[in-house]
This record gives sequence, structure tokens and C-alpha cells, in this order.
Amino acid sequence: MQNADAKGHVTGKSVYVDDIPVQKGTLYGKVFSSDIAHGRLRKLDISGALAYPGVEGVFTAKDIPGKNQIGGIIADEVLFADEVVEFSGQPLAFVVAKDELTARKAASLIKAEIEVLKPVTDPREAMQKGQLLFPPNTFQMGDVEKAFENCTHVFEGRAETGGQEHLYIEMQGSYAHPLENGSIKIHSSTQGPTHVQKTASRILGLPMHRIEVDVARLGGGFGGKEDQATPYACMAALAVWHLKRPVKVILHRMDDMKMTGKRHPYSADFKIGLSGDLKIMAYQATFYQNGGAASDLSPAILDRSLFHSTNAYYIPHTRVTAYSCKTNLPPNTAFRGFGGPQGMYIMEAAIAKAAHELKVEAWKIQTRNFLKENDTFQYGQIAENVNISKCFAQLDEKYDLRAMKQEVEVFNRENPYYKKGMALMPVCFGISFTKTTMNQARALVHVYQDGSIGVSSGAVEMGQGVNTKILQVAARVFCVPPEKVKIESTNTTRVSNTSPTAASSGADLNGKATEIACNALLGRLKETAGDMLKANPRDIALKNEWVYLKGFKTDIHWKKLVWEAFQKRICLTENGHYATPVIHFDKSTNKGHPFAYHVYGTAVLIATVDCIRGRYHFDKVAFVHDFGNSLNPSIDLGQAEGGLAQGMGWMTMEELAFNEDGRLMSNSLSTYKIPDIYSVPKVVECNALETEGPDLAILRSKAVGEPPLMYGVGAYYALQNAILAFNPKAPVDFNAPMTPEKVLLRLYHKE
Ligand code: MTE
Ligand code: LUZ
Ligand code: MOS
Repeated sequence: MQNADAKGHVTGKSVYVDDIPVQKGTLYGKVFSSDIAHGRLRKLDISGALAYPGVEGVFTAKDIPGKNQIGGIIADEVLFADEVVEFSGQPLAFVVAKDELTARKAASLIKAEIEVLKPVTDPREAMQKGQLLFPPNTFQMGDVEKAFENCTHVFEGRAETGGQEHLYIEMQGSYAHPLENGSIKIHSSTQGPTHVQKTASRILGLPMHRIEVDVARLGGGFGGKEDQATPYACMAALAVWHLKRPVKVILHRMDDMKMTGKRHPYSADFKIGLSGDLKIMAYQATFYQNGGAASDLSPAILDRSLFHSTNAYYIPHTRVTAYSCKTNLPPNTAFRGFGGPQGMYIMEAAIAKAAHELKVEAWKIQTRNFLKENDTFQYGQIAENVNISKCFAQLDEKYDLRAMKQEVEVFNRENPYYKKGMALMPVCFGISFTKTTMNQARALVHVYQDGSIGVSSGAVEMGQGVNTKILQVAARVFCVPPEKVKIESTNTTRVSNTSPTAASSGADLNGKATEIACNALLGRLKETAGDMLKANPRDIALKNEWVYLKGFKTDIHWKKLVWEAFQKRICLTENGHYATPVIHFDKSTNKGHPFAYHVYGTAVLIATVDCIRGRYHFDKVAFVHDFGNSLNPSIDLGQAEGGLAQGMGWMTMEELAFNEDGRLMSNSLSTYKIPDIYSVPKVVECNALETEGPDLAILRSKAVGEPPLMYGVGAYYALQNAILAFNPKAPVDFNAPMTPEKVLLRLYHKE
């Protein structure tokens, strides 16, 4: 089945926040933000803006009727700075005017008097100063000290990863308008409608039922709108509260890049110990997460780095500690993989280091240490249905890694100025929010009297195809064609208390809730059919819109059945509730069974480096991915390819630059480069693992949103191997991204 949004997208008819027809009297907002990364706000003079013709209001911290607090996990972030400024791009005021240009002009008349303090941008420096956002966390298993003593080889090193700009195509934005009796409706480009509702209610001092949040779809989120769509929705709502008129705010690209948080950069120290036969016996690491100026989702991201700190390997003795360091950057936030990619990059760095020192291929170490059935993860969960070795075997069988490696070697012998490098990247990613409570969802299903169906759920469509998958679930349960099903917008008045669409679990959680609701309705309809046919409902089945009795087609069509049920006053609406069974986690011991299941896969990447200029391209990326029994192979293929490209961009070309004043230098598309059609691999081959898929995945179709991003981590190591083929003296260091400039420096590095 085609993506339900495909036609709307290519014809430009899909509706995003900025496409909603505006009501008469709509006003436009512009956020005024600090250019200073750290300082004391002495005075904020808004008089010039207020006096500017066409301006209807200028709102600051003083104008918040409720609490000036937007922190999602920890209450440590204000909507508008009031006393101190903690990052460049921090909102100070919101100017509302008759049109956008007027609002922008007026905002430029605001004068902020800030006593400049020295900013900290480096997490290790913050750590030294004792600036942590919240207490550190440690995951451990076994006895690392003793294990290191017994290791034949022990290596230590340091690894750094850069941040990453989400660069969703649709910028952050919101359109809010007053409803009767003091209620407010907010259209927001958010992954977390309930988070917007809850935070707006706190800002305005209103109960949640006064705020309705509606989301049609997003032009991309990638985690950047899990928490950080909220402030702009709150600002629009605040202006509506004061002015009683509709207010719209859409950030410009440069403002969005300046004000919003990104993927967390990490700096880490690692130590790895191996036995003589290359078994990893011990692993120890310390992570310094660059959290930015407020906690945002950092505690959960820090935890996921710990969960995935040993990637797809079984290591009997591990201890990893992670610190979230407070710096004067915009609060860093969720980004596809949610700390997992950083944890895995550091693990792979340790393996690459060991491989280099021992003069063996990294993949020998990788494959020797793959997780096996019934191994224990460092967080206590027993590994079940482990597919990592199967993925590797299928990859090796199809591509013959040894032959691939030989081809690379032959090429490198024959070409003095071009060198190829190869890397293997295994991935194991846990599916579920690591906070157990969040693993719940609801779906409201209506069967209308004409037989058409409407489904509302907590899932937010952001390009990943979740609406199509939910539509397929409903169509499959009712045995009707997809045209019979409509997926409604995500709305907090129809479906309440939603978890954000995140953690790759949107389709599982909301799909299961939909399945539960549809099955309940189907049960009632079968009873109706039983009455109509004077038969046992258990002998009734539906197939292609027709009622079957004991396997024989009857003359009752779906439409007739629904109409009959309605005549009999049967309820044709159902609210399905799903809460993932089995999972639990004890935060005090960091042990439990946090994930419904794991997704596995293995990629092989081949890069070619131009050793004169430092440029490079990727010849080929082939991977075997564990989709389970895919509900929609073309959507899943898109997710795998998109995730891979995004991961490779993070590792190779996407470089955030902040200057020493804490100001973002890479603040536009001319200074921040993401992969385009020319820089993605020449060949990408995606192979599905032959497997059934687990019960806890929706119709056994496994979550796919985030895991493939981590294949991109291999890009760093493929480039490193190509560089070493040209210059064996090049440093084997771990400082992503590996930009062409860095490649060039390494190619000509002398001892
Ligand atoms: N794909 C597209 N096209 N756009 C997106 O914003 N977000 C990713 C992934 N794939 C994203 C995407 C992220 S970060 C997550 S968590 C999942 O989709 C969320 O959707 P799901 O839970 O339905 O997989
Ligand atoms: N968000 C969240 C996530 O709140 N908890 C998670 O575990 C998670 N994992 C991945 C992406 N977003
Ligand atoms: Mo995705 S980082 O879970 O929004």
C-alpha cells in the first residue's frame, strides 16, 4: 500500500501549520532572542517595539499569568529569560503585530541590556566547574576491575561526537486561536501534543481541558519537535490569552537554527579489555554529554546512551558512567536514536582502537562478540530472539565480506591516490520508551453508519508513515479496502494523555490501540451478523467486505452489516487502550526488562577517499535489517534509507560550529551541509532479514524509525580505514564528524 500522504505531498495539498487558512483578525508573532550566550539581564526595553505602528502586544516573562516554566522532565527551563540569559538564542520577548514584517521590524527595536558573563561551551570544562544538569548515572554488570586484570590486551582512548541540526523542512511553528469561554485551540507542529497542552496550561494557569492541541502532520520532526515545539505553541497561546485574537508564529530557518537544541555532542574516555582470542571481557567508559543550558530530555537521552553503550555485543564486565554537563548552548534534545548513536560510536571506537593496535580487522572483533540468545544485557534484560548473528550471516552470504575486503586491497595496491576503506556496522536497538509509564496509547475508532471508518490516535505523522500503518491495521482488522478508512488529525480533545510520537514506537503503541478498538467493534459486528444469520458469531468471518459463515460467502455486505448494527442500536464507537505488557525497570538498580524487543541489523560500508584533495564518496552501503514481518515494505525501506543518510551525515559532513562566545556560526544552509543526492552512497542495498517478527510489534512488523540511523556510524570507520591505507602514520583518533578537511589533515599527518 502506498503512503496515504503521497498524493497530497507531491501535489502540494497536504496541510501543515502554515497552510491552515487563517481566521479574520489573525496576528503574527516574532520571537526576540538573546544574542549573548551567558549574562545577567539588567534591562529589557520594549518601548520602541510597543510604540511601533501595527504592533498589538509585546510579551515577556512578566506577562505570564501562570508559571514561567517549560521543563519537561526537570523544572529548570523558563519560557522567557527573566534574570539570567543562558544561551544565545534564548527567547526574551514575543512581539505580536498585524503582519509578520511589522512584527520583525518592531522586534529589532527591542533593547536588551545584558551584563556579559563568560560562557562555557565544552562539556569537560563544565564538568570541571561542577556544572551538571542533574546527577550522573552508571550502568554496570560483573566486576570490571578484576576482569581488566585478567585481560591479555587492554586499550584506552578518547572519543568525541559532534552535534546535529535536525533540519526538518517545516520550521517550528504554531497557530493558536481563542475558543468560547476562555478556551484556546493550538495547532502546533509538535511530536508531543499532550506536552504542548500540559505546558501551555502551566504557562497560562489554566486546567488542561481548556487547551486543545491539534496536529495534522509535521514536515519532519526527527526528535527536534518532541519537546522543542512547545515554547512556540506556548508563546502563541500566551498572546491569544492576552489579546483574544488568533496568533500565528512560524520561525525563519536562521532563527530556528539559532534558538533550538540539537543532538548532544559527547566526549568520552573508554577502556577495553580483550582475551587472547579477541573476546571482549571488560569495558569501561565515562561519557560527558553536552546538555546545553537546561535539561530538556537529557536525562532520558543520557540513559539511552547507557542502555546502548555495548551496542550488539555481549561483554560480561562493564561499567559506564555518564554525566550531563550544563553549557551555554541551546538545550540539546531528542534526535533520532536518542543517545543510542553516541553510545554505539564510542563502543565502536574502542573496538577500532583495539583492532588497530592488534593489527586485526575490526570485524573479527565485532563478530566474535555478538550477543547470543539468553545473554544478559548490562541492564538486566535477558536477550531473546537475538538476530544479530543471523543478520551478519545473511550479509556475508550475499556479499562475501572476505572477497569485498580483497577487492578493496587490490584497489588500494593499484591506486596510489585513491584509497578505499571498509567497515562493518552492527546495530542492536531497544524498542520502548525507557520510562515504562510512557509506553501506553489510545485510539478512538468510529464506524459510521455508511460503513466508512474514522480513526483518531495519539500518533503524529511526521513523514515516517505512521498514519498509513495505522490505516492498514484498521483496514486489515475490518477486512475493508483502505479507502474506507480515514486517519484523523492528532487531537488532545479526542485522544488524551498521549505520549509523544517518539522512540520509534509510534506505530507499535498506537497501532496496537487501534487494533484493540477495531477488534472490539468487529466482535460486536460479528454478533450482529450471527443474529442476522441465526448462527454462532464464532462461525462468522469477514473477507473483502463480505460476511462469511463457516467459510461460505453470504449475501451480507459490510455496509449492510454496519447499517443493521446501527438499527439495532449497537455502539459503533470504541476507545482502544494499549499498555505494553512485560516491560518494567527499576531506576534505583538500573535493572529490569525495559524493552518490548530489540531491532537488529548489520551494514557494510565502503568509502573511497581522494588522497590529493581529502574528498570522499561512499561506493556502497549494503545492510541486512530486521524488519520483522513488515506491514509496509516501501515505507520501511524509506525509513531505512533516510535513517542511513542521516546517520552518515552526522558522521561525515554535518559540522556545527559555535564560536567562543557561544554563538552558532553554522546558522544557515550555506554553512551547515546535510547529505544531498550527490553525497549519499552510489549504491544502497537494503535486505530484509528472513524472520517472523515478535508479538509485541504491531502485526509483527518491527519498529523501524530510528535503528537504521546507526548504520551511518560505520561511515566514520570506513573513512578511517581508507586514510590508514594511504598513510599508516595517520592518527587513529575518534573525533566525529570526519569532514573532508579532517581527512586531508590525517592523510598528510606525520608522526
Ligand atoms: N521519518 C521522517 N520522514 N520524518 C521524521 O521526522 N522521525 C524519526 C523516525 N523517522 C522521522 C522519521 C524519529 S526520531 C522517530 S522516533 C520515528 O520516526 C517516530 O515515528 P514512529 O514511532 O512512528 O516510527
Ligand atoms: N523519547 C523518550 C525517546 O522520551 N524516551 C525514550 O526512551 C526515547 N527513545 C528514543 C527516542 N525518543
Ligand atoms: Mo525520535 S528521537 O524518538 O523523536
